[in-house]
Amino acid sequence: MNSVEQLGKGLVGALIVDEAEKPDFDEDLVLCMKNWHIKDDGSFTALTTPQNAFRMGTPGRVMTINGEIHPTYNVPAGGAIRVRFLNVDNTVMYQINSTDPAAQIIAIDGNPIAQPIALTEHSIGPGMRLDLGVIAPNKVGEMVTFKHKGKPMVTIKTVASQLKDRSLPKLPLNPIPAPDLDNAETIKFAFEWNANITPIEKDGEVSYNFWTMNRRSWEGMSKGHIPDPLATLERGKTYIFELSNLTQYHHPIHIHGHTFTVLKSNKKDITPFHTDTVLLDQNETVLAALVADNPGRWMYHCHIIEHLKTGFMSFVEVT
Ligand SMILES: [Cu+2]
Repeated sequence: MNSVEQLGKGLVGALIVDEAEKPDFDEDLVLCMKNWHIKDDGSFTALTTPQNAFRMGTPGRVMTINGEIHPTYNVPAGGAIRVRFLNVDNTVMYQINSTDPAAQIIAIDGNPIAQPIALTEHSIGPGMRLDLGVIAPNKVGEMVTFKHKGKPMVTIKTVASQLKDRSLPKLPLNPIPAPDLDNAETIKFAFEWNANITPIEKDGEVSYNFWTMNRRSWEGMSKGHIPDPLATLERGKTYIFELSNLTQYHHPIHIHGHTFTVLKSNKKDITPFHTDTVLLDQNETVLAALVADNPGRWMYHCHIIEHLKTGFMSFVEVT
């Protein structure tokens, strides 16, 4: 297994769980965002270097949507369009905005939100998702473009249809257990760095552990070397994870098998929302609650693939 190379060269995609009753959209676009590590002649550039792995990761040169550079998709004029963005990149954080001032955020990381929010700009790190609802313009040939940092990523263009006066269908909310905040236990997690990039071993074998979670990296990450869980959680109990990013870089912190309710940040106002991945800004501390309702061992890691490979990988155990 070599996640950096396998994911980096394209072993990524979307898996969609449909609603029990399909919401009435006129078009449903699935858009996988990925930068490719290729030169102009199509040959690969380095997928990772130690210097980048201990910073923001090694970005690819060519930004694509579903493998194409700035594609255009036809949508019915006047239709209610669901646009699902998935960040399947190893490294890049995309900052999504739209030329349609009325584009609405309708779900974050697979979790519909009760009150859609107008999209101004929304950042998604590797592994994260964003669903937008858009009412396409009524006129044929009109376009709406979605951009990353001012660069066009993908355009939708209207084609003739009979649709008019459409409104965005409401998405059913996910059945997420409500955290019991009054009886919650707080656990602190410090995300830090530990940077020696000089190879020092004489045999040339270097294991880079640039990143630590509560002062620990998972050295020699393998099933033959399983450390103690980073935290042991009691089934059914609510926990508040105090996630502190003490580094100068952002990190999308992902937990398997559970859903966070994001409560608070020391850097911005938060309207509580549900997610499986908390994007921590540099020097940001976020409080995120979860109900430990899923027994077993669950991966808990940064979703920047070079970071998880160089220290930001761990697991929690629900007993
Ligand atoms: Cu990271």
